[in-house]
Amino acid sequence: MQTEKEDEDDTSPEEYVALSDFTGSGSEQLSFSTGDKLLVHAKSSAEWWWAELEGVIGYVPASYLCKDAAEEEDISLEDPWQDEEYFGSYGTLRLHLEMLSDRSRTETYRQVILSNSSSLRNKVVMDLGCGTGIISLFCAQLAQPSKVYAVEASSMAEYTRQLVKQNGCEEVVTVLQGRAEELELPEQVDILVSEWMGNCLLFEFMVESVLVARDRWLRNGGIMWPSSAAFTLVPCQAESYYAEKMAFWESPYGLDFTPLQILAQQEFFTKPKFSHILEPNDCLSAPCDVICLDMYTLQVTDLEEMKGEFQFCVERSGVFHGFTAWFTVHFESLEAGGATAELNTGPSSESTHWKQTLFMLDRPISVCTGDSISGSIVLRRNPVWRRHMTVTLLWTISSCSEDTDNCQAGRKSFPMWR
Ligand code: J7C
Repeated sequence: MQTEKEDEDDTSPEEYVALSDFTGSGSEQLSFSTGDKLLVHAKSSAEWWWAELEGVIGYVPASYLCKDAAEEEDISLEDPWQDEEYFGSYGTLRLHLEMLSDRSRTETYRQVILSNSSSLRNKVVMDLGCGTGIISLFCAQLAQPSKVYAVEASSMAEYTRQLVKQNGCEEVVTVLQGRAEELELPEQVDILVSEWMGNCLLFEFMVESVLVARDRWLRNGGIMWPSSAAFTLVPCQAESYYAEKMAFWESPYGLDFTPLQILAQQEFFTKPKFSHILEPNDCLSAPCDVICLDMYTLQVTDLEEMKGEFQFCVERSGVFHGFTAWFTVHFESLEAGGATAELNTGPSSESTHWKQTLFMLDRPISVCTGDSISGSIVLRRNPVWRRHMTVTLLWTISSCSEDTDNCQAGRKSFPMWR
């Protein structure tokens, strides 16, 4: 049967230009530099294309390429923040229901406000990205701030205004609809509170909006909530996910379907798995905070590339399938002698809607107690699509056994999503 696909295969390769440097991982991926001209032979998936550079052929991440000068113009015209889609999704209830139903998240903010209520008295607060206004309402009900500016860019703001009124808080809480970057306020604020964290902490890059608002509207000596954040990593087993997506092809119904495993790897292990639930027992070592953000000193430019290093000591023999990541944010106390509060989204804390994020290796590796897994991680913001990033992991496993040659290394980049 003649299919459209076959027609497509007949078309000649198209020329694309690299928007940014890329270092391929493994022998299947192609490395290139900004400005390189690549010939794209096949658009194998939305994320990975099969391309050629100077006679060498391999997979390249589609998001790093654009057509030629003429089409580049088109891209720059398109919104790299994808705000229409982004704020559109926050204009409906689905995400707000998910966030509000997350008790661990919402209760942490409530507790922070409650335990700092005396210090919040007569203070001016900004709640950036207030959504349905829950944090602003907690402030107004549990403390006595002089003013709360509740800033929300999505159309939810119209309802938030009603909710503020419905709950008798309109004297204190003012809802301002718009992007925080374009905000005009009559005064500076004492406290900037926001729930800005995305998957792997940074995805969505709403943190940029928080930093811009901090520099413009937080008074000298003002307070940031969260005050700091940590990105945590652990090497782990993921036996059931591996079995479900990869080992499955070994003998379905007694047949050998292993030629499909190369596709399975591309399809299921190229991008990180969001909403993974890591069983504490699947951690192969103690977790390690690899990146720490100080919300007072962090700069927008720092977000382009965040690097971290790790050295894990394997505490139990098992199969190393990948790395799992999560984050924790801390809220400093304003009360004398008050304790720092935290929201920990890791496997040993109460579950949250972020769950954890799993980064699968291409091939599982057996490890033994006493082995060490060391390496680095880079979160690289997409140069074009500003809410996206690529996570690159580099690792070396050193075995504790006598055999000195027993040292394996690997490297893998995961687009999230572009
Ligand atoms: N200005 C105002 N509201 C924003 C901005 C911004 N720059 N960025 C995100 N929001 C809102 C968004 O509409 C949603 O209600 C909430 O903040 C996002 C929360 N997302 C998260 N990952 N915590």
